Amino acid sequence: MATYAIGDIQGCYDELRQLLDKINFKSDCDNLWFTGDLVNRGPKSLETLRFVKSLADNAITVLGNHDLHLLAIAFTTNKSSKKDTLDEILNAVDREELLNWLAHRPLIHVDNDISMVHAAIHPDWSIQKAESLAEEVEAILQGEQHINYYKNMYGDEPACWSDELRGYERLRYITNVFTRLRFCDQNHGLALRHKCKPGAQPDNLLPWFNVDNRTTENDSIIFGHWSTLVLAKDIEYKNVYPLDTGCLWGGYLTAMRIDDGSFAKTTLHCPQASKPHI
Ligand SMILES: [Mn+2]
Repeated sequence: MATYAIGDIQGCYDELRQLLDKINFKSDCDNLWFTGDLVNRGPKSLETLRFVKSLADNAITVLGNHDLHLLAIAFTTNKSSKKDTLDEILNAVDREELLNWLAHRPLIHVDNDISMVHAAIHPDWSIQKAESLAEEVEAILQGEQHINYYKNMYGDEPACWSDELRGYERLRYITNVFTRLRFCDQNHGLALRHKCKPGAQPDNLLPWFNVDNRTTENDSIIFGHWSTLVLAKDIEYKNVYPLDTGCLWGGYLTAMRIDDGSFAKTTLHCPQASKPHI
């Protein structure tokens, strides 16, 4: 029995199946963790969603920004953007089952000393605090207020955390950390506008995982979302494991073995001609 963590799929279903063949994945005994963003931008989001859902208890996936975007389009009057490739899911006969399953995925998964999120854990939050804040958003996603949440989900503000934040500002901040954060400023505020690879950002910004005295610096954290990290040089990854290696834009899809302590990676080259996705 093996457990592998796999980076963002974004509808690249064929590549996912090829990678699973490469690691000799057995659906009756092996487990998969997914860093979220199962859907959007790639060609086969519907197949990806159906497949991961079919793995039932053998798969764990956390929510990414594209997964939440799908739910927002499905449950509000928001329209898809030109780059979105979500129509197959929205028109599927099993749409309600798939969306309901997706809305019940967590924002963080913690298993002993390894945690997984889509984008980040705020540098001032412990794993325990992150779990507690994630539960606040998950309760809304799974409850009767979910439509109002989606209507208020988008936006980069507030930039700074306070335990006193309330309402949709609080929920938006928590959501932005788990699903969108790359860079923090000197006050540990969220610099969500900046999506470049590390090294190309303004001097006052740092990747969230390189902020001094990060509360979680001794915890192992698996994350996705930041596909251009693979292009960056001289980055220090202290106990953090970025797994979005740019499958969508011609990079790689990565699986990392996590049950045996090896953290050994298997990669599949995905030579599609496309711009780096951010
Ligand atoms: Mn993402």
